[in-house]
Amino acid sequence: MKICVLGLGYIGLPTAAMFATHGYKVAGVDINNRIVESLNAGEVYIEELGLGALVHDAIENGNLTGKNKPEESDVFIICVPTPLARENKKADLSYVIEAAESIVPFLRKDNLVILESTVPPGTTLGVLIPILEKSGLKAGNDFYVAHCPERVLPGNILKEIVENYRMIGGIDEKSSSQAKEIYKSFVKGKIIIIDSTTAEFVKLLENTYRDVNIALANEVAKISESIGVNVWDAIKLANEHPRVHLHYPGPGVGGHCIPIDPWFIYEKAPEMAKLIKTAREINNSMPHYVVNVVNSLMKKNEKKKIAVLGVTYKANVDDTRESPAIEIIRLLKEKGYTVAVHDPKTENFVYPLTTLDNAINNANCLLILVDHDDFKKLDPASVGKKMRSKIVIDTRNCIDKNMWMREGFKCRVLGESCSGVRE
Ligand code: SAJ
Repeated sequence: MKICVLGLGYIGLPTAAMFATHGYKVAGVDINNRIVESLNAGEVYIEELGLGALVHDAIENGNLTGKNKPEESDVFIICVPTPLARENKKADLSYVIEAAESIVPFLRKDNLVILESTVPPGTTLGVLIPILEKSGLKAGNDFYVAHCPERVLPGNILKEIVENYRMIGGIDEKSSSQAKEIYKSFVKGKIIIIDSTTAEFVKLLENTYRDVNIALANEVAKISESIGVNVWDAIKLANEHPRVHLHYPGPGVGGHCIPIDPWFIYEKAPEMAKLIKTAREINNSMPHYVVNVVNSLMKKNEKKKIAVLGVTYKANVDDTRESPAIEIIRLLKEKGYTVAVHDPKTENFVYPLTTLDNAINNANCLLILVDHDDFKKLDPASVGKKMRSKIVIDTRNCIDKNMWMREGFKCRVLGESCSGVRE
């Protein structure tokens, strides 16, 4: 059986490699020739535990080949991005539409088309199927369609792609059972069959739950600072309650899912999605909040150098998409600070990156935006020697504050009352 995977990104590439190492012939299709060429050379451009070895196996066994356009297959799986259109905060479905259109000339009777990309509820029925039916074939009669959203955690993709429960949102029974059959080849988690619109909605709901919960954590972080409570201790304690699962505050919410998916629900019901919108606004306010903290610790009227540590959207990944660091650095520069940026995990960022030494040399303030393991191991004594003034702002509660204070640092942890700062 032959599968054509469209889009070789964070989800498409692991998915293609999984199928190719579980008995399927896979054509991995991408419009970017560099990605196709590097795949055919057995190289992987995404940093993800185990992915290099898996892709290597798939190429070696001859079951995975990179292509720059689709070809006749039994199954087509669409794994392309669905970004947020900045102007109207609606899903930009142009890649899904392009991918679907590129399948049309190759669509044959009894084929199965699966949409894995995250989309607003109703997209499979209202957008995907009308395009595919331009082939002259009828969905449900001549070919089969399902929405099977990916739900893996970047950094842990290869484990979660196998172990997580999987929703199969077929447009009818036959579509669902066919989709289930192929995912069964490697998915060990439960496979649950549901209609396509519910599957689309549930995927969004999961990420919206996290966004709203993080907004609550960010709001209580601000409140904690004003009432003299340590938010990290407060959340830890509250989570001792068996039915409380608070999330944690931070400099903002990044990644390609959580800051975007809630808007896909919002666009379908803006007048009802009030909490969802407010949560987005609270999380989006965090970069401004962090920059205000920086301002409050810097003496006025002096040109200051801020060493920003960490620009990926979360710890120990190389992905900088939607990272709050982008907005924080923009605001710092706007305020006239000299900003030096270091991140050991990534080489791709909108602002220039430098070495740790260059970043901290003569810096007036260390601003930690990501809790990479590397930063937890920083030695405050040697960092302090290179800085102009010993000030550290930790937006992730990831450093050992007492150790840094012993080295003479003024430490400011996001969500801690002012009593946490040694003047
Ligand atoms: N964050 C906080 N506080 C927290 C947790 C996270 O500020 O308590 C921030 C992170 O720093 C990061 C952002 O939220 O900037 C998102 O990180 P994340 O680890 O919560 O989520 P992602 O985007 O890496 O992956 C999510 C996952 N969704 C859920 O856990 C419900 C993953 O399972 C999904 O597959 C993925 O989105 C996706 O593709 O939708």
